Amino acid sequence: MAIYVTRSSMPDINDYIEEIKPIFESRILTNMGPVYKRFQSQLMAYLDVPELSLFANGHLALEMAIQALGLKERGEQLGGGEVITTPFTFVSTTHAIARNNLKPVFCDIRRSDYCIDPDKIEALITDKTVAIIPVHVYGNICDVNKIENIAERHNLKVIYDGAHAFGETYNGVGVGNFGDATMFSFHATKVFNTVEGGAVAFRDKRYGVPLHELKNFGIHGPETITAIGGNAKMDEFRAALGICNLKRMDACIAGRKAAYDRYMQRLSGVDGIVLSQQKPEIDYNYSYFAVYFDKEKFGKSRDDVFAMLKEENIYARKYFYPAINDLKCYRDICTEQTPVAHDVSLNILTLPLYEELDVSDVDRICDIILR
Ligand code: T4K
Repeated sequence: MAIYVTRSSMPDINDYIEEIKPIFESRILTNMGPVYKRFQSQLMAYLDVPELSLFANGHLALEMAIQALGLKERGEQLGGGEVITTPFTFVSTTHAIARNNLKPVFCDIRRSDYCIDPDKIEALITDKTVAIIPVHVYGNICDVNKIENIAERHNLKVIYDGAHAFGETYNGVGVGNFGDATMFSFHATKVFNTVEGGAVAFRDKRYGVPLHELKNFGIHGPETITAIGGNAKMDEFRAALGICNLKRMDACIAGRKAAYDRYMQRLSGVDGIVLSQQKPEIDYNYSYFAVYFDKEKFGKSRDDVFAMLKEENIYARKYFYPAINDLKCYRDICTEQTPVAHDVSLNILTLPLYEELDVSDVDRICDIILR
């Protein structure tokens, strides 16, 4: 049987049926109904965040967070705003910036955790910079203290793309409490899913009104439209799946951790294989298992390993290749040099990792790699 990079975690079907029965009875299917509200408050407790707005997906959540924080307008006032971000991410992060008419300015990453290098941010700040949008890549939490110190000194907003960091903590604090806002993705391929879905966590209550309204056409009241919004609401059926999956998070993370630990055991210390080391201050969700292949030392390249696994029906993924600033739609407008991100994107492979991945399958994958 084929093994893919991930496999959606699902609740017991009867649990879901129980959860959706009231929706069939009430016929309230969407527009922030009772299931949405229950899911929202459960998530706020789980993530330990004071404010949260739910969305149809993570991408629109990020796009609308940028708009809700007024970055689009601020950029327009400056005759074109700039946002410092990472090129080592899923293309959604950059598109969310560009679709707000802001220019992404790419900052290089650190080799240790593939997150934005905070020591390289300040050199990129200009009088047009309005924000920093870092990504907690693979669930590795960025250096939030350094980033927020820079933002404070230069009066910049910080929005974290936390698509990979659901439920994690940093020194015991929920990851959604850092910066001005944090986006989470609940896509089917994520640690926690609602099929499609996402959220923005934030601390400043003032962002709540625009965030809640932007995702519902900017509707403030029955006869009042306050902003040019869109439609990015999470419906009741997805909220119901979220409620069911949230109950299963401990089992889901335990399953992932068992597979993750086995990979670590089998692949640590192998010449030419670089694994990112876990930090004691982070409570991880084990969302991805990434391996950097140093061809000189290992003898095979990332692409060789990818192809060998594929021959055995194992589908690892090159998250994230190409680096975003190597894509046609960005390479001509963004000229910053990011050699580390470029190199990492050419040599990194994310191996299959999901709740139900058996340790014997991890062994088979490692055997192929080590062979
Ligand atoms: N920022 C970051 C850093 C992100 O990584 C993402 C999303 C976003 C923002 C945007 O959040 P969302 O708007 O998506 O909420 C996937 C996902 O579509 C995407 O959500 C994710 N990042 C990205 C890293 O990966 P693909 O094109 O690689 O997915 P796909 O369809 O090839 O699926 C991969 C494997 O997952 C399949 O081989 C099998 C398994 N799978 C897939 C689906 C669709 C399942 O088990 N169930 C499923 O329903 O993009």
